[in-house]
Amino acid sequence: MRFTHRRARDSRLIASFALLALTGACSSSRAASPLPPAPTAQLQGPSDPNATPETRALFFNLRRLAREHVLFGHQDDLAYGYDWVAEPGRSDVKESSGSYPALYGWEVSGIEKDSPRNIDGVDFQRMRQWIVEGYQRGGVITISWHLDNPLTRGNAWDTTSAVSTILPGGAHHAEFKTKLDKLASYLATLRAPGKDGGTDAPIPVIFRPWHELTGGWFWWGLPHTKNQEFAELWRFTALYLRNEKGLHNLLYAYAPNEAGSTGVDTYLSGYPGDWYVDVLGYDRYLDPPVSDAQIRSFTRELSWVVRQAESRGKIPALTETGMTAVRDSSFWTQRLAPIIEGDSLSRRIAYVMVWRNANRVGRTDEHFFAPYRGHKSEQDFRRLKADPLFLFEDELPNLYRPAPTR
Ligand code: BMA
Repeated sequence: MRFTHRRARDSRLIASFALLALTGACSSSRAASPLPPAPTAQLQGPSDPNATPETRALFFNLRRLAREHVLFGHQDDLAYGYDWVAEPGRSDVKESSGSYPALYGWEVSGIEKDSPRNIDGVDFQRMRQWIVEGYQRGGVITISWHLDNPLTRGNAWDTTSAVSTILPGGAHHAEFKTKLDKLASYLATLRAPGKDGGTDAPIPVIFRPWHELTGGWFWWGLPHTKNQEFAELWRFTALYLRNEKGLHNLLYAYAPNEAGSTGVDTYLSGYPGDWYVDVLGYDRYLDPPVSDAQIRSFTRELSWVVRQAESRGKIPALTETGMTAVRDSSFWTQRLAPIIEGDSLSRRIAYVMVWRNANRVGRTDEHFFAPYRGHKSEQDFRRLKADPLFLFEDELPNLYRPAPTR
């Protein structure tokens, strides 16, 4: 997210010309690039032609469900909350709404250096158990990766330009592959029988690497990387995980942040092409005072993303949002819902995910984005849950059962 990079900093090809031609995403300009042409034959399913049955089912189910409903998601929901850490069964979303969220976000920064815990102190073994737990209740899993700067070894917010050094031919390419190997090993351990039992199978994951690329706060961001290099990095990542590591349980979420005069005018600048993306996401936060004009502009941006996604056969989503410390007691029904329900397109996103509820112990600031029991927006959050548009885990259909493909 946009503003925390300052805090974090303070405290501490496969890309062949043939592929470029295929995807059309080959602008090297740092300025807003024109829309890359969609492939001539639109992909009818997930970007991985060998996606597992559950992953294919999730893709089609989410794409279809998006026309009627929006899944509510929360980062690190089961690992900790505003005033607790790693207590079995707990969830701030459940304790304030009555249900677990429908979608769980997790973060794997640290897995590439064999760290036992991620960047936010979440133990990777426990994370696996929580991922299994959420999946077995029918929830959706999404994973982000705030990878350290591969050139300087600073953190993800060290904006020293580095992408060209990890592409094929770059000085740090081999090292980057080792990091992908470690990530892949962890992802490969995410397995479980589904909600209705059955055999042990890979858990589908919506992988959201290299997010907020249109912002300036991560080293992979477009201000520090040529558009074409970013697209190559994306394609390399996807093809390596898919073809070299044999991971077929991943859907890929491309998630630029609000940027430029329209909020989305640079959205496609780093786009790797329709053959490498399943979810067209968008990251945008709100801070008080939120004006009606902001709500309207946010709705317009979401509509734009939905239009892009639908025309490309992808799943649209609001991949990160929220208001720091939910300072507005009617944030859910007077801010978030009006944005999403603002017009007939914006409401067709498949999911919305709010960021983590950082534990307050040891922090001087407030860094939480969902309510917790007793928070002043709790009643309003229950009203959001009662809105038939929004689905929490207790209202989910089985998203992993083979579905009509349209
Ligand atoms: C940011 C903040 C940081 C955190 C990072 C990775 O947005 O929440 O505190 O370390 O995400 O999860």
